Amino acid sequence: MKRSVEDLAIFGGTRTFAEDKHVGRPNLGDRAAFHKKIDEIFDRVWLTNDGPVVRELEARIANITGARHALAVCNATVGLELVAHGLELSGEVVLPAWTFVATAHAMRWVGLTPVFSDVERSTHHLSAELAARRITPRTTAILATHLWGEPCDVDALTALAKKHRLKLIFDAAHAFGVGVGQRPIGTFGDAEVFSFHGTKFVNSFEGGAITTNDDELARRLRLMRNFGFAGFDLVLHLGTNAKMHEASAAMALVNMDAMGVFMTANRVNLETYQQALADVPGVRLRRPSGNGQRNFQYVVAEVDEALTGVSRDDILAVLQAEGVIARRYFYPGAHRMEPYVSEEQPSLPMTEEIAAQVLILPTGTAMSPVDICLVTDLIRFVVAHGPAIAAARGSGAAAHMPPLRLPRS
Ligand code: T4K
Repeated sequence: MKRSVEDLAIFGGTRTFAEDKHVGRPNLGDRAAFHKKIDEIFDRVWLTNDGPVVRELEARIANITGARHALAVCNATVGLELVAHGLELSGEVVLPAWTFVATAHAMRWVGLTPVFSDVERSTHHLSAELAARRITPRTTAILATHLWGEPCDVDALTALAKKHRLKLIFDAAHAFGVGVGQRPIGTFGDAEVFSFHGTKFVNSFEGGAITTNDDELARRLRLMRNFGFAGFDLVLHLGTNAKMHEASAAMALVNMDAMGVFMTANRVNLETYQQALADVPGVRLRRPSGNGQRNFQYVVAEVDEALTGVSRDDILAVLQAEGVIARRYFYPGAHRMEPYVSEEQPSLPMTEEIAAQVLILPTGTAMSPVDICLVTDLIRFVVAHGPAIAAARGSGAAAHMPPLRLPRS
């Protein structure tokens, strides 16, 4: 418990947490069940290349999402690249600036031009209205991200893509186990791409999956995932190595068995944060909105410095010194990262406002309600002593935003 500003670890006091509390600490399922699956893999001596565990995982993903086809891949970034190739995209792809940089990098990596759009202030999502403003004669696809385990406006985006005859892809890296009403994420657009990276709701160490209802696309993606091979010595397509291996698939299956436990832990954590921060001025938690299943994977706070009297970055610095490794995902916005920031970019005011305010707090099975109360006590303390802390740190808000090259008028 901090009594004075000098008690804060950032000014030499004792850390609240001896061991760091991370955003993205992996959720882990049953260890014995995983070991058993690994033993079976050893016994079969079949480690990768469309093995039985990968097939079992694909069947499970198809079952959970309701998609006709599910393809396990080595990670979501390569999954997005594969989809871009599979859909034979060219020219420009409209995507949100407020997303993990991999969304844009995957398009750029395969020779496409990511065209950044602003996002809705309230949802953090690419909306159809905003995406429409960025469509040009060179646009061949829209790539929208379901951020923070919440679906974006799939119906409006589907209508927009249809109207302009564009392909529609969803970056569903955060959205495994999420639904729109009764319909799970995994069946929208031409394809959706999940991530099973270690930090994700369900992890396979590294990994991902593509889901689609398009039979021809699925056929091509399967070839492309394995160098284009259709059999011994038979290459039918340009391809790469995007395969998931058996140990990753085993990890994903074991973790999928524990999805209910992970979801409950995340929901309880979010409720604990919400209750504890409800009366802290200027610190607002995003609340999952709409109907359907959520995985509550991220606890997303926004800090309004005009009300807190202390910047988001000062709060972050204090928390990190105390062992709370909160994050600013996806600061400063993909459009402000290389190579994009060195090119002309539009001004994206909503993205930049979110980037200046967002603070992602640790959740998942590694966080207990007691841990969360310690975190929220710290935030409450920092806000209560905002001016003193800001003065002691000699800081101003968002001082480190990289410059943006705007189009010449
Ligand atoms: N689209 C979106 C919207 C995404 O968010 C992502 C990935 C992708 C696409 C691409 O998906 P993949 O190609 O990765 O499948 C992380 C992850 O590396 C990245 O997967 C994720 N999004 C992004 C939001 O976060 P970092 O560099 O900030 O996190 P990292 O890996 O350093 O982990 C964060 C913290 O978690 C660590 O400081 C400590 C803790 N941690 C992490 C790992 C991996 C552990 O305690 N144990 C671990 O094993 O990017």
